[in-house]
Amino acid sequence: EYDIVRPKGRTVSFHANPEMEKHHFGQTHPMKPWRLTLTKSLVTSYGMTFAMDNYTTRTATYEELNSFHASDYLDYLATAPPEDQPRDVDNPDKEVKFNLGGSDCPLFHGLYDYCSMSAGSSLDAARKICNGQSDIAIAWGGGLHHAKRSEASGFCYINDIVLAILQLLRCYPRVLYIDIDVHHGDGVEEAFFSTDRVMTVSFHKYQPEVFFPGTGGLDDNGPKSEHNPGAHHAINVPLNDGITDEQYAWLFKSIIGKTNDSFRPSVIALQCGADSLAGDRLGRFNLQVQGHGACVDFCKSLNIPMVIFGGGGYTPRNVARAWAYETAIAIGCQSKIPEVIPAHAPWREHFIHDTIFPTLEQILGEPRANRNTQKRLQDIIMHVNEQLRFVGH
Ligand code: ZLV
Ligand code: CA
Ligand code: ZN
Repeated sequence: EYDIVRPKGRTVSFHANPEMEKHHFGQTHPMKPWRLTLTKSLVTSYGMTFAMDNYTTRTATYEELNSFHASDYLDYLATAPPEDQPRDVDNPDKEVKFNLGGSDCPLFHGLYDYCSMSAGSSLDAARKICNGQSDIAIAWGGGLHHAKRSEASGFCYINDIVLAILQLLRCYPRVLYIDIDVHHGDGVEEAFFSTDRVMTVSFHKYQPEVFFPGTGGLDDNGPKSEHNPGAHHAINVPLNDGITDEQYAWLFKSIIGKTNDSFRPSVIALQCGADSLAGDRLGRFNLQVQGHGACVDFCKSLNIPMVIFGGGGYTPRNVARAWAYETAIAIGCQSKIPEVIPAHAPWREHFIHDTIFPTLEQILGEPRANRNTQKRLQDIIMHVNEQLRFVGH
């Protein structure tokens, strides 16, 4: 209906498991898996499914999860009984194992299935890139960057990104991981701290107040121990409240452009956490759908195979706007999709709260005071350039 035709050359695939969206972290928890339903329905309403290969993904196997996560952790994750109330409210003294069952990482019904579905989507996406069937593979159900080998953290239990990158490393020499979630991508950074085959770059809110997870300072570039090939292969871009589209896109293009020149990745893994958008329930930035999407567009312009993951994003209607727009960018039809959300879109009523005339590209949220000076951004770029002098092939 919108005349979106499959562009020549680049094959885009979309990987999702509709069962994942039915899981609930609990009423007051900010993570809402149904934002994936909202995203998929916008993508479908715009007719984008006709321009992609669409896959209903499987659950990852225990062995696949075990390629990064410890067995005792997985066994507990698979068998721990669900709790209906967050533990620290009901019985504060009960033991917390592997950080499971606190209020950030509750033990909800179907948790293990939910985790295996998220990982399954990301692994399927990575495999399509490996076997050359896709040039860009999208897994909005993935992007859970805080999970550690033996520990849940920040709404993340299984690190689907690490699993997907391990898969990519089987077929490609070098992977560039980029993380535009408002939080630091600590789990992915840590997992690849000691290899020079993966370079990680995270943009995130950092200090002066505490902001989860508290890591990712400008000087944290990987352990500088002797003989660590991974030294200098972690780049952190610590930002302050209120950064704008213009500043962010400028910084992103400068840093990723130079990182690409030095590291020459064979494949990109891009985490597109939508909590960096203005108006996010947990975020602090002033990004609009256009500024967030400009990062995806820039990565695409590098003409390297790419896996795109979801991540954070706590104002569901804005998450769906951004991820639908970025799906359009991947396909290359962003200029053809009408700004007005299609009348026949199911869930359309969700987009009416903001303005009378709901549009996809509109101003999101109340703007915050911008605490990022141009001088500070320039210093960040200088520091990154110094790190990149140690990176090269
Ligand atoms: O978007 O949480 O600050 C990827 C991602 O990057 C904390 N957690 C932890 C450390 C001690 N605390 C507080 C515990 C809070 C538990 C419940 C919330 C409930 C309601 C509203 C907000 C939060 C919340 N939790 C805000 N920030 C946190 C962070 C975790 C952030 C994870 C981001 C995940 C998916
Ligand atoms: Ca980030
Ligand atoms: Zn986040």
